[in-house]
Amino acid sequence: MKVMVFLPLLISLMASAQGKVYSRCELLRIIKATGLAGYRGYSAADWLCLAKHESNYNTNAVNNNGPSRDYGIFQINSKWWCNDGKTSGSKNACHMSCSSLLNDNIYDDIECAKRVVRDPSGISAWVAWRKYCKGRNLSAYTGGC
Ligand SMILES: *[C@@H]1O[C@H](CO)[C@@H](O)[C@H](O)[C@H]1NC(C)=O
Ligand SMILES: [Ca+2]
Repeated sequence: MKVMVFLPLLISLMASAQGKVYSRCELLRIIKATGLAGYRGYSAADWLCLAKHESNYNTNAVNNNGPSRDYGIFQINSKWWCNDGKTSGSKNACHMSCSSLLNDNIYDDIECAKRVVRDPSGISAWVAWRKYCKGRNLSAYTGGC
């Protein structure tokens, strides 16, 4: 009986540790609340467009580039920013485990994204931003929320 009593608790704990797919408006709300909107001159729409094209707003997204991997809603790379234990010469400049970039809590991901754009290349570090967001009219990303 004890197992049955604790099962719902266990399931809810597991669910909170797993990833999730954010809605555009929920992500916008968090981007504003954390000060990522406007950080280093990049708008909320820039971040939404980036996340849309990098991960489709899915924190579970992982892409293997061969020597390194990209993790989470912002597809942050294990060569420079996080440690996944299998990337040789990783700098881990965000001082975090890459697995922390896959759960449903994106506050640490946002702190790492701020660190990434403090580097000289800024938001251009993200290929998807250069390809799909740079110089575009991004008003649709923030509209209707
Ligand atoms: C951007 O697109 C929106 C909606 O499609 C439009 O209303 C707005 O005028 C556009 N802005 C610019 C600067 O073109
Ligand atoms: Ca996280």
